[in-house]
Amino acid sequence: QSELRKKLLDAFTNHDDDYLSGQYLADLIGCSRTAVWKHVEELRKEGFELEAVRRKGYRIVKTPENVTADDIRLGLKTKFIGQSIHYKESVDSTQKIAHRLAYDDAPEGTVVIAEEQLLGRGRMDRAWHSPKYSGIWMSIILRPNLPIPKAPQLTLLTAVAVVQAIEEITSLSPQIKWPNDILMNGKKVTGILTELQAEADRIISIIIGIGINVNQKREEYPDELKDIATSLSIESGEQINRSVLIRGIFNRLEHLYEIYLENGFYPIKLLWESYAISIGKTITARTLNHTIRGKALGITEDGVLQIEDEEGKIHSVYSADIDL
Ligand code: BT5
Repeated sequence: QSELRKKLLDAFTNHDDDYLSGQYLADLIGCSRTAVWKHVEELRKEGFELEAVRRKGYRIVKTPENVTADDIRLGLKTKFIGQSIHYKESVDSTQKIAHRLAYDDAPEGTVVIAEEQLLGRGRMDRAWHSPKYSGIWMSIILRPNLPIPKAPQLTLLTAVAVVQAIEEITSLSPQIKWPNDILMNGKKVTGILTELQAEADRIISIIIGIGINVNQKREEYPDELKDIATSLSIESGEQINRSVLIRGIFNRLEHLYEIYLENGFYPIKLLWESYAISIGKTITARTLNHTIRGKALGITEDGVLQIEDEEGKIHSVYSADIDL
């Protein structure tokens, strides 16, 4: 995405529905009117509909069906999250690409988004089903200056941001299942995967992978997921504009992340608990070596799950799969 293109889209963002003249845009962006016209033509090829009225100028009347970096940019008001977008048609995993970019010093807030993942992954190398055009498969690079044990807090923070963005643009009220699932009516609509690049005991970068089932239909799911997965569209009965949701997530995530860096995890913890599904209930947590059954008491300041078993013993769970 060229700087000129970004400036052009930002001009439309900042003027809502106004017509912007070729000359105005050229002056603002610092290019010729011909260059403006060329960018407008490129946007049209991408699926934008632009109205051009004599003596008034251009106005965007419709955005593309598919997600594009330009479409996400239009209306984006964040400071850093999503300011650099790597948009791909098909990849093995957005996590893999983001890791490489992070290693190559990509700035904080850089995002990799793909229409399809051939080898999308969950935790512990499980597969993440990522069919073309119907979901949001993206990885976001953050660079918080934090000790490694705090990393799981960012998974919880991301879950809150995604839930809030979904609530904002749909009629749905999803819930969070510790640590990384977002559910609708008991079925998984979003999974989050947080991975680290670290040095000694500090985080260098954290790659937050977010997979959201958006417009899949029930019959499109493979058999093994039919009973456990759902999409926003199945739950709401509406087709959802993915670019709008992506922008909503960028906005929420940046906002919460800034609160977090300034005030610590406590305010995020309160929000998280207000969306959590399992707190106060009896659950089973399967870790790598143990199975613990008991009452979920809540999460600690560090984001660690506390479970009280039948004998009243309290277990701290750092990572597990939860059965409700
Ligand atoms: C997760 O793992 O839930 C993390 C998923 C993260 C996916 C994103 S997409 C962008 C980025 N790039 C990647 O390659 N990954 C990230 P976990 O808690 O381990 O759950 C995995 C399990 O969820 C699988 O074993 C399936 O049972 C189930 N599953 C797989 N695909 C699903 C889907 N599309 N919707 C709901 N459940 C799914």
